[in-house]
Amino acid sequence: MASALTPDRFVAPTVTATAKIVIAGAFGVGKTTFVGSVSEVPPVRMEETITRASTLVDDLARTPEKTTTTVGMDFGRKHLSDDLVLYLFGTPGQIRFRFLWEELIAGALGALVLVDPRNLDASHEVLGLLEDNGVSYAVAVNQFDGAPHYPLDEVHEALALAGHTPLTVCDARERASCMQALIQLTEYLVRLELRP
Ligand SMILES: Nc1nc2c(ncn2[C@@H]2O[C@H](COP(=O)(O)OP(=O)(O)OP(=O)(O)O)[C@@H](O)[C@H]2O)c(=O)[nH]1
Ligand SMILES: [Mg+2]
Repeated sequence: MASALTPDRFVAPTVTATAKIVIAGAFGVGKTTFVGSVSEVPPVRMEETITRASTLVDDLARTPEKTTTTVGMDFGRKHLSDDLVLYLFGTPGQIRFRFLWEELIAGALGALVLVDPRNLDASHEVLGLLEDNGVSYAVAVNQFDGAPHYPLDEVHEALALAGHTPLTVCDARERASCMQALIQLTEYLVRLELRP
């Protein structure tokens, strides 16, 4: 039987809906790692080695093993079901690439904001950008090894999230926990879409 996938058709014929999802967050919170963990195709990464000059402005103290940073975007794809495909766009974390954000969030159904529990304050700028641009979002705490385990209600309060904003914990290196965060976000976005 001939494959239903042709050069101009990259998803199965059962797919009836696609959604663009942005994976956002501050510098080094695990966005590129997350997209790589869930993508069913080899992720596209636009990364550069972190230079000595940029380490003056990049906060690398919490992730000394980090040698690259996103300078464009990450791209991945994930079927959530036979009929729904998510296209995942990871943002750059560094403030100097904020000019790319407008393009990255254009047409997005919503965003998953990753936060580092060791530096919750760094997330306010990204949350503000999404609010200002009317992008609905859920939040996932990327539980780095050795990072404090805060109760989720305290994180909710510290981030000043709206009462309905979903908040969960994940490990950006583990596919299953990333999927759980992605499904929670998608269910939330569907509920918002269906809202009268
Ligand atoms: N222990 C642990 N390390 C992680 C986790 N997620 C990411 N890392 C590591 O943290 C570093 C930062 O991850 P990245 O995925 O590059 O983060 P990013 O948010 O894409 O970074 P920028 O694009 O530079 O903003 C990498 O060295 C990862 O291996 C995690 O859940 N646990
Ligand atoms: Mg990145």
